[in-house]
Amino acid sequence: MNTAETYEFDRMGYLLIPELLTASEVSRLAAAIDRLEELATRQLRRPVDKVSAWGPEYRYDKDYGYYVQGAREAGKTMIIEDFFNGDACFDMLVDHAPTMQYIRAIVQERPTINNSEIRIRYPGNQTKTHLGGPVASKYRYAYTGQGISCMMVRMIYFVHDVGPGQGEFCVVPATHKSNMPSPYAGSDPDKEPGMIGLPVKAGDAILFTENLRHGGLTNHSQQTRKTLHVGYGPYWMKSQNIATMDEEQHILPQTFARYAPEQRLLFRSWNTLLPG
Ligand SMILES: O=C(O)CCC(=O)C(=O)O
Repeated sequence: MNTAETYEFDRMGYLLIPELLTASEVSRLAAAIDRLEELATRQLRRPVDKVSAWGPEYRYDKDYGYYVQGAREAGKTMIIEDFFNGDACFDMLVDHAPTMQYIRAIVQERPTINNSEIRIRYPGNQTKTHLGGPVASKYRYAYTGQGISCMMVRMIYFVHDVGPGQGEFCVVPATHKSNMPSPYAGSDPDKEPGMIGLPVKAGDAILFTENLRHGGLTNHSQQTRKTLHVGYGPYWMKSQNIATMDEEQHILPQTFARYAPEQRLLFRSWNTLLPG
């Protein structure tokens, strides 16, 4: 993370990183997302397996190890959590060197992955605005004697272009430093003053602190928006996936077995660290 990027992240609470993924990574990840979308669509016809502590109902695919919520229909979102279990193609994102140089620059304690979701946003859909200003300590942004010191942050990877009107990820810049909650009624990102959409190209990524006010503008296009979201934080933070909120990370033994030691460390707090 260079000096200008560090300055911009501190000033704005997010960073748009062009071409973080190669064209070949993009095409492999996009194909894997499509495969899981098909599998998850079938799961969504089954009875509910788990109701999250936060409310949403999930189906669990015991063969592929992911949780899914939502619906595959206009106006809706499908969220597939723990996608790392679902396809070995996603292994490339675990200890992904270009990503980790950003994460290590802004999370001061040893970072681990605490969130993994494929977000599939069908035409007409939006993501409600959330966070910004005073937040729970696990999301907070700080600047200390060591520099930027974040709790939870997220990297969003884009596997196709998302232009204006196509459901851009959106932010109210600098609200990670705001001392007040947003005074604007409702959580419609299209209507919130100060909200800006961030158009991107395939291969780009957006890094942001969860302390920043953010959401997803309405997808007015006929293109379904598909993104990969990976959350990081200090090693002691538990899962921040909605299905397994504040539980241990849900990584299957066979997923773990594929990983190198550096990759395994990204899913383990010290006190549950497995040998090898
Ligand atoms: O991309 C979106 O639509 C919203 C994403 C979001 O809220 C998040 O990653 O926390």
